[in-house]
Amino acid sequence: MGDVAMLTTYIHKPCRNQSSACCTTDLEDDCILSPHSAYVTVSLKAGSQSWGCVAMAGLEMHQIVDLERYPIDQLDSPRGASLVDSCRAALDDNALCALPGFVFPIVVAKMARQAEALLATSYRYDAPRMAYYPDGKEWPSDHPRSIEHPCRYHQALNYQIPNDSLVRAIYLWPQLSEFVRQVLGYERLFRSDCPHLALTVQFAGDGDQNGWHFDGNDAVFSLLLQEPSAGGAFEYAPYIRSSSEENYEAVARVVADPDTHAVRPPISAGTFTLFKGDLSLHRVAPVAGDRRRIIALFSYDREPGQVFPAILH
Ligand SMILES: O=C(O)CCC(=O)C(=O)O
Ligand SMILES: [Fe+2]
Repeated sequence: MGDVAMLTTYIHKPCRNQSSACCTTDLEDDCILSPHSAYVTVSLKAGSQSWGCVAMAGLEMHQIVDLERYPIDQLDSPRGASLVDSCRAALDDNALCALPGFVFPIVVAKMARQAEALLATSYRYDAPRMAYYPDGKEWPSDHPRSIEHPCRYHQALNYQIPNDSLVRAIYLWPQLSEFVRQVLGYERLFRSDCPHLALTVQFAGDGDQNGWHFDGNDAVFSLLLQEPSAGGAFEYAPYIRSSSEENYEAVARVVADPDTHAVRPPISAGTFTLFKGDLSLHRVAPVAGDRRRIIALFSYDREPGQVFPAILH
């Protein structure tokens, strides 16, 4: 890890109510804790900013993630290795690997409630965006590089997401980073250090959408916390471009007629999704109705200390 030392410490703290089956934190209403399971995980990053320190209260990871189905805590076992292999194959074939039921429904509902508490102070984004990063060239106004797509949603930024939230606990879980690293086949992978975009939560209400685009980073990881009342589908065109071919005509066809030319994978609340968004045009279609789409986005990088440019915040 270079000069950044990662230290994970487990501090046992006493249960508030030893006689109860649900003995700690604000999760009492969910009643899924066993007595004495309460602990706090503290991750300290020596030489890094203080927000690298987290208090993860209440649940052990096997109570959050379905480790029977997805044994990412045992990646060296045959079942763990086969999970990595199948995820890698899905990414190679479809540019997307969706793991439904990754987080248990009762926990994902709690994550959604914790996230909703952040909505009031989150940022509103409402500006059309282009699908591509600028390349410094002039393109005709009807060219896919020039067309603007509506983009409207609220977003809670990394520094606004509490250290003791469940969504941060899962993001900071070292085995998740290791799983992602193995699926991507990288020698090294680090969680982003961006105070704004390392971990974010996006909220899309009635009429909100995230317009067609390619991502700047080579992979994105999401956990859907809440499905919207209607609409809000994630739509994409797998590997529509390559490093040598932009395939503008096909991009134009997808934008003009997504029903015919885009794929709409089923992604339910609790699904952890790995997605190659740099080569695959994608969007979140407009949401309709009262219940918001809520999604957490996790960022990683092959270099330690990665921070996104301010223009993206
Ligand atoms: O909300 C999603 O499912 C995808 C978000 C996305 O494409 C992005 O943040 O770049
Ligand atoms: Fe994206």
